[in-house]
Amino acid sequence: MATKPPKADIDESRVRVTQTKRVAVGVPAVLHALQIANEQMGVTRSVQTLLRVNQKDGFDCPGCAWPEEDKRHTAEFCENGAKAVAEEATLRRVSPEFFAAHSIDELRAHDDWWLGQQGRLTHPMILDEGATHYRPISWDDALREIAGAIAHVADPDETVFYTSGRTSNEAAFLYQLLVRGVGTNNLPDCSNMCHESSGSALTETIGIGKGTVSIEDIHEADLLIVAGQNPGTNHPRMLSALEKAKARGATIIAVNPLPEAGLMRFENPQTVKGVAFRGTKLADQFAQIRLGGDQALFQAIGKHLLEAEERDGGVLDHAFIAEHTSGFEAYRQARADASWRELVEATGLPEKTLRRVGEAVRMSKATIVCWAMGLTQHKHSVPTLRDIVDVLLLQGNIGRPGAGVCPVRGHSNVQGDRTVGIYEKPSAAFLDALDAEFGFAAPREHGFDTVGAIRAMRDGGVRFFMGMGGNFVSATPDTAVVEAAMGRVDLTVQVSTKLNRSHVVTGRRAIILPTLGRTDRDQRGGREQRVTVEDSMGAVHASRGRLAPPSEELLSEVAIVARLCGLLFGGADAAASARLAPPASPGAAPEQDIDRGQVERTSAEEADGSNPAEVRHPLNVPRADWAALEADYALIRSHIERVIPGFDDYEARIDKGRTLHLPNGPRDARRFATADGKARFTVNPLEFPRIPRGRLLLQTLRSHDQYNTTIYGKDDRYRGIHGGRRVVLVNAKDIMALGFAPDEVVDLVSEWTGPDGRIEERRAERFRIVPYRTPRGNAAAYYPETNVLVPLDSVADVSGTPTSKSVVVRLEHRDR
Ligand SMILES: Nc1nc2c(c(=O)[nH]1)N[C@H]1C(S)=C(S)[C@@H](COP(=O)(O)OP(=O)(O)OC[C@H]3O[C@@H](n4cnc5c(=O)[nH]c(N)nc54)[C@H](O)[C@@H]3O)O[C@H]1N2
Ligand SMILES: Nc1nc2c(c(=O)[nH]1)N[C@H]1C(S)=C(S)[C@@H](COP(=O)(O)OP(=O)(O)OC[C@H]3O[C@@H](n4cnc5c(=O)[nH]c(N)nc54)[C@H](O)[C@@H]3O)O[C@H]1N2
Ligand SMILES: [Mo]
Repeated sequence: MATKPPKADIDESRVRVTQTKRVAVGVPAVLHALQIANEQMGVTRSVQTLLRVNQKDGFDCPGCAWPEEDKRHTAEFCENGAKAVAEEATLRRVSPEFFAAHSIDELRAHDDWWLGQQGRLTHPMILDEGATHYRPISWDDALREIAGAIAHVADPDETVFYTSGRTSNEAAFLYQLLVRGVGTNNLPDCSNMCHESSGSALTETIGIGKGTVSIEDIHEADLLIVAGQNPGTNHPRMLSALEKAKARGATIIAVNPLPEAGLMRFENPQTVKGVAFRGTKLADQFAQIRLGGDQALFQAIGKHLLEAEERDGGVLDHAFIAEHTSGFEAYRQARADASWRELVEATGLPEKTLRRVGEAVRMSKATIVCWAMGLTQHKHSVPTLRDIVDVLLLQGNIGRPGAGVCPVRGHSNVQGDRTVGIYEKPSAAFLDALDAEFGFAAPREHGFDTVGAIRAMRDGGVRFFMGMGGNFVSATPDTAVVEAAMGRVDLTVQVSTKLNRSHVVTGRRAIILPTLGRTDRDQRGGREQRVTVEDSMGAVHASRGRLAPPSEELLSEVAIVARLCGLLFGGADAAASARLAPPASPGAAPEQDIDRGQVERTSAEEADGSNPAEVRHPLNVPRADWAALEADYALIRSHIERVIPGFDDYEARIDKGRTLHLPNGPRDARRFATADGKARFTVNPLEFPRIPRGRLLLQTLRSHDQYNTTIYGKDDRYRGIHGGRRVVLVNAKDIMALGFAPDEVVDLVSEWTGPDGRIEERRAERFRIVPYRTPRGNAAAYYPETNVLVPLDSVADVSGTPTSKSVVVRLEHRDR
């Protein structure tokens, strides 16, 4: 069944291991990017496309959320940005003929790489209940099926609407409105698995769930700590910014269990120096920390600073602490009480090293801490991030040039999606503004996050699922549970650019809606539309695709959502909504079709004339001219401007090349929107993972050749792994001590103590052991192949993020 790894994925025998690289980027990276681009797009289209990436009149790179520098190079892209673009701008097509030729069972046997390689989706497709193949369906029929399914659930909370982070502000804003119009806040998104811990910790402590630095701050910093992040692969353009900071004398400290190439040394392909020499040495210090040891590291830094203050004075920013913070005294006491022995055990670093990092912080006049998934995907991620804030507050390192917190976001518009309302726990202020703008009452009760949605699906409480981008089945933890959960849903709908596992592991019925990507020209309402996105630093700018779309059949995400709104809430398309399709199998849940509570079909008269054939909450649906919004995205922006603070003069400010910087209280004015208006010092009991005897702690991470669940290829060049992904990186001493051999093929078995105290086991078969420089007791393997090992219930406190960076596993010999 689908829970088995696809056959083609069992490629550990072909893996070749070479030396790990000490230098990132440089000329080989550019050549590799061009090779992939040429394979997918041909030479002319490659050049045309790549020159438009991140240019002021071009499109925003769909790769990562790192901001553009103000002065742009002709080629403002990186190797992995080029791969992301090539993947989308590919000339390969997945057409109705493709679906006729391949059954669902056959597609399921392929791995994620093969599925993605087939190319762009070209037509709406439907999988009927019990069918072996998808068949084409018209847009009108597909959207009516979907609206019908939504309208016919007994309770709006039986619907779930997922979002991935590539969706534009315009599409995301309309989508959340659709969902709230339907009557639920079930808006899980990829953020729940990504930077939710950052949002939680920063909102609590500094009153905003975002970072507080700009790209100029990075350049001006005196000290940059890069913790739990692999920018050489996942945010390569960040390396240029680090290089610039370095040239101005900044110190860089890398905190990571792995010696990642990009953190060590960087060859900038855009400067002559990069080509001619060995590049810039980036990290001045490399703290090779144990998985999950970061909270201890930052507590150690805090302790060191407070001790130095006591001894010599002049370390703390007393004026800042007095004026802008609360809770300092309790924090000071807690650090005084902490024991170095425990801090050393948790980090795996000697006291001397911890103090050396602390000393660098003490000497710095402006410190920035950057982080990504290595810090957000642990059980104690939120307390860890609170402890980072504590350290920065001590020296007033928030709200002044060159200083602050810098959670480095993943998806290119994941931050923007949240800004415009993709959130299962919306604030009352946001909902009030939405209500006023659209003349309805949005639901107040919080909805499901990603893990909550999976639980509800697993337990049979969800009848409709829609994914606005992303790949829910492969990205989420506990693959076997998720696959079974999807199967219990009546209708699953995926709005997608490329084929992926969520199209072949589906509900009883499934619909694929192919859509435009960032690079595609979006011609609507007789003109070219642009969209907007927000980068990791709160800067919003326009993005306009230039390539001819892969098929005449594609609708933009905005158009898809606007038409669904029309069908469900009336408006220009109201006549059509009268013909909403009935549920496919009315027999399936007859009791739910009888008493529909307040959800009723009404006549034109009841809906005060404007909404004939209204479907649900007739008097309580958002009102707008949906067809007009589809024809002119500027109208959506004007709604956003009225609902969300900070978007004043939206249209004018995003006009050609201009950037709109969203307000950021802590950064702009040391204003903290917490209960008492102060930034909060917090006291967080020290936590770190304890690894049971004979076991390893596994982190699941990205290779150099993937974008989340999109696998570009099977190499991980910087780590010296070629030709396969089913590998597990283990310290050579652990391999010996545990009684295994390098290159041996093993099963990974995760062990998790369930709620009833019993140990649950999950298995991922056939991984080749690769000796690697990771701390003793720690191991690493790629996601998504290892998601099957991550228990659904193993989530971070407060944020609910799956603990993808700390999974207890044992290796098991296979019968050879
Ligand atoms: N090319 C490419 N770019 C991407 C993506 C992609 O898949 N491919 N994904 C995008 C997305 S959505 C995101 S969220 C980001 C992800 O960007 P990253 O967070 O860089 O991605 P990961 O591969 O998960 O890497 C985690 C890093 O943290 C380290 N780490 C793991 N656990 C710990 C720990 O306990 N402590 C410390 N100090 N370090 C730890 C790992 O060794 C690794 O270097 O990248 C975005 N950009
Ligand atoms: N074990 C483990 N699990 C993890 C992580 C981990 O580190 N370890 N990382 C987590 C993180 S940080 C994240 S962000 C999630 C990622 O989760 P997702 O965002 O759900 O996954 P992606 O792989 O980025 O989604 C790729 C799909 O998006 C579609 N797509 C691409 N561009 C567009 C577009 O413009 N519009 C639309 N509609 N569709 C598009 C394509 O069909 C493609 O197949 O995974 C999480 N899961
Ligand atoms: Mo992410």
